[in-house]
Amino acid sequence: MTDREYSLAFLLRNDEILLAMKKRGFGAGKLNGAGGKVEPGETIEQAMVRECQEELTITPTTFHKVAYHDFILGADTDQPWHQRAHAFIVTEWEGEPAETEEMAPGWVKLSDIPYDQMWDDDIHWLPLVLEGKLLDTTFTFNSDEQMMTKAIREVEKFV
Ligand code: 6U4
Repeated sequence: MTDREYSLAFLLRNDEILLAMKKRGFGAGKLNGAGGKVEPGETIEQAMVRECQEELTITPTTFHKVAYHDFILGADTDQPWHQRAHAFIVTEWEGEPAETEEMAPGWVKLSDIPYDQMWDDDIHWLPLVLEGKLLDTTFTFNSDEQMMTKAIREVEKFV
């Protein structure tokens, strides 16, 4: 696998977050935000909006970046690769989230986020982001997609 940039978006409304079950591809079976590869010629923000359209049938209109993650996959092999994911919180959008071929979304109380159904790293950074922190992180994973190491740095802002 080659190193790529990805988007990752979580919708928030009142005391709820939208989590979606990834139905196919990388991370299938896990709950996550919407997101995917940034395509050539796209900005990160354009990719995030497009992925939300494709995966949730909504168009984000108000959002901010909350984290930059360096996910190192296959860190226990001789060919580790980086998925660099730019995470956003989306607070306003057009349309209603709906199930697509890629994702099955549902609203979940912020006090009741099922971290055991998400990527191992999420429990370490999503609560901080929901407190308003901006983060720069590095997580390594073994070939079974289990987290091996974590490093979380708070940043003042993203340029
Ligand atoms: P294609 O190949 O087009 O189906 P695409 O939709 O472009 O794929 P995909 O679905 O492979 O990309 O993107 C992976 C998504 O999973 C991105 O939003 C980043 C997210 N992701 C990957 N590792 C993660 C991790 N450890 N923790 C997390 N999200 C992760 O919270």
